[in-house]
Amino acid sequence: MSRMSSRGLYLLGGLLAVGTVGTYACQGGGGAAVGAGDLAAAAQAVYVAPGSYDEFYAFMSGGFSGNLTVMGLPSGRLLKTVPVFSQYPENGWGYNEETKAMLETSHGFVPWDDAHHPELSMTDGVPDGRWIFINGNNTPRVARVDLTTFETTEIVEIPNSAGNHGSPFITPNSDYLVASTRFSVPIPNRDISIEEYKENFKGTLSFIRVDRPGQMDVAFQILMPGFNYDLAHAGKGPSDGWMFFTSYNTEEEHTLLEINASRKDKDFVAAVDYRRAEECIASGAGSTAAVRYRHNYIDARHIAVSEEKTSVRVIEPTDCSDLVYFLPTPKSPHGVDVDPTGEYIVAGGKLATVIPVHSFTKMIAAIQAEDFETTVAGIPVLRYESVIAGEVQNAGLGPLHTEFDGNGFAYTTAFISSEIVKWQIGTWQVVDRIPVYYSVGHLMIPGGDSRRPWGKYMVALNKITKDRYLPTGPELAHAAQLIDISGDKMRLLLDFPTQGEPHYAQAIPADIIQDKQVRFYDLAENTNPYATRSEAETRVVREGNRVHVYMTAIRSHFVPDNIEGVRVGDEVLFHVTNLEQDWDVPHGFAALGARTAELLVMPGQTRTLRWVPEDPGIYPFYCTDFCSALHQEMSGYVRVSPRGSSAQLRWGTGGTWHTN
Ligand code: RUQ
Ligand code: CUA
Repeated sequence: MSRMSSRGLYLLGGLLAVGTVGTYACQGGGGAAVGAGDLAAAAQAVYVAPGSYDEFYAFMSGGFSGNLTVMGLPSGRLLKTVPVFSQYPENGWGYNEETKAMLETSHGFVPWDDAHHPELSMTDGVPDGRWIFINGNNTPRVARVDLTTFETTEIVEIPNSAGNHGSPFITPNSDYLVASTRFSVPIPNRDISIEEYKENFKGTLSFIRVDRPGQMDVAFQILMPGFNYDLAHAGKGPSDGWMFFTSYNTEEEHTLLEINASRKDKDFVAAVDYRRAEECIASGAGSTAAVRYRHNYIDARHIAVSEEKTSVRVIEPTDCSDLVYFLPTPKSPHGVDVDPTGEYIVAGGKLATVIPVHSFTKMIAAIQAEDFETTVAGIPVLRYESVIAGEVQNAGLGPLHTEFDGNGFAYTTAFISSEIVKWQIGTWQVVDRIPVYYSVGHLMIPGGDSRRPWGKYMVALNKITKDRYLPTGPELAHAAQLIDISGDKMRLLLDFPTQGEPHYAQAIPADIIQDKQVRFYDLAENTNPYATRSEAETRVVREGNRVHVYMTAIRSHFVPDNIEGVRVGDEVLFHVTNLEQDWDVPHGFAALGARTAELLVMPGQTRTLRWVPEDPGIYPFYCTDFCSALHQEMSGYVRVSPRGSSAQLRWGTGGTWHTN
C-alpha cells in the first residue's frame, strides 16, 4: 500500500463504493515522464520496418466480439480476425451454407459468444503452434482453430454448464483441456426456486479430450459444490497430472454476490488428480447422465457437420477417493497460475492484499499425512499453513493474474491499483512495479504459462482505456500495452488498440507457425458435392423450387454470368468454386437482395450463398474482393420472373446460352 499512487487510491474508493471508475485525471500521453532518448529507444524496440515481419504471433481474445484476433508483436499490427463463435460478414463465416452448422448448439443457432481465453496446444509443456483453443463463456462452448489455415475447425458445447469462464486450459501434452462453470445451477437443470440454491445448485469441472482433431469430446465431468469456478491451470513437471481450479462464492450465495460472496476470508483452489479420475472411471465409478449437446466440426469436404451427443460421464468426489482437495486461498481468488517448474501454484485473490503461493511438494506431503482442516461436501480441505510456500507482500491491490519469464520471476496484475508487479520466486520479494493504463486484467508473456517462457515482452490487457486514444464517442478503444521485460526494470514500449475487450492472449515465436501455412486448396481434391472443377462443368439445375447454380470464379469473370428462368418463390443456391491455384487470390460473391453476407472463396474451395428473390426483376451479382485490374468487370445478372412463370431456365456467358 505504501507505493500506491493517489490515483490508485481513488480507484479503490470508486470500486468499493459502486464499482464505477470515473475519477481519472486526464493523462493524455500519460505515464511517467520520459525523456526523448527513452522515447526513441521505445520506438526503435517496436518498429518493424516496411516489408519486415514481427517476431511473434499474438492471439488476442476478441472478448464480446466472440472472435479471436491475430496481431504481430512487437508492432501491435492487426493481421487477421479469426471468426469463432460469432458470424463474421467479412468472409461469410456462419452465413454461408458450408459454415452455418458450426454455430449450432442445443439452444439452436447461436451466432455470438463472449470469448475469453486463447490457449495454444502444447507438447511436453511448451506451446507447439498446432492449434489454438478459445472458450465461449455465455453458451458454454470450446473451439479449436487450426494454425495452418487460421480457421475454426471444431466447436464442442459443454453440457451441465452455465457460464464457461474457467476454460480452455490445457494439459502439457494437449490430451485434455478443461471447462469449469462460472455459475452453478441445478444439475440436471430444472424448475426450482432460486432460494433452494444451497441444496440443489452444483458446479462442474469438465475434461475435454482434444488430442484428435475432429473428435473433441467431453471425456468426463466432476460434480462439485455450488461455488463459482473461475479459472484453471494444469500442473507440469512434478505436478503433471493435476489441474488447479479457483473458486469463489464458497458461501454458496445466490443474490447480491458483491457483498454476500465476499464474506469468507478464504475460498478454495481445487486441486484435481485427473489421472485418478481416469482410474475411477475405468473401474466403473460415476454414472452416465442423459444430456444434449452439440459437437460441430469442419469435415474433409470443408463443410461443417453438427452432431448431437446425448450422454456424458459424471463422477462425484465421493465416488472416487483422493480425486479432489481444497487449498484454502484468500479472498475470492481469480487467476491460478503454475510456475515453469511446476512446483508453485499462484492464486490471485481479487480482494486480498497478498499473493499466496502454494507449494506442490507441501500439498502432496499434507495429503499423505492427511493433514486436513475439515471436509466440505466430502472433499478434504488442507491447512493453509501446511501448503503455503510464501506470500508476496506489498503486491498491489486486486491481484488477478500471474505469468512467468522463465528466469525466476513472476509478474502479477493488480486491477485496483492499475499496475504490474514483478516478484522473485522463492524470496517472494517485489523487485519492480510499473503502472498500466488502466485497470489491468490479464497479462501475457509469450509462453508465460508454459514450461519454457520466451520472456522478452509482456502485454498488459487493460479493462479500461479512458484517455489513452483519440475519443470515439461513448465507446472508446479497448487497449493493450507492450512492456519490455528483458532487463531488470520493466519498460513501457507501446499502446495498441484491440478488438472487443481483450481478456487473455497468448503468443508464440513466428517461426514456429509461419512456414506451415496452407497457401491454397488443391482443386483436384475439392470434394464439396457442389464443386465445379472447370468452366466446362458449370450449369444450373432446378429441383422443384430449389435452383442450384454451379458457378466458377477466376480472374476476372464468373461462369455463368447470365442466368434467366429463376422465379419468385425459388430458393437459389450459388455454389461458387474459385478455380485459382495460387496464394492470395480469393474471390468474393454478393447478390443484390440476399439476406446474408458475401462469400469469400479461397483458391480451390467452394462456398455457397443462399438467395431467395422476392420480386421480379434483374439482379446483379459481383466479386467483392479486388482481385485484378478488371475486378470491377467481374459481375453478372440474374433475371427473376414472377411466381408461376413458365420462363425457361437458361444460363450462359459470352452470349452462348445453355439449357437442360
Ligand atoms: S478473466 S472476466 Cu480471464 Cu481475468 Cu474473464
Ligand atoms: Cu474476383 Cu474481384
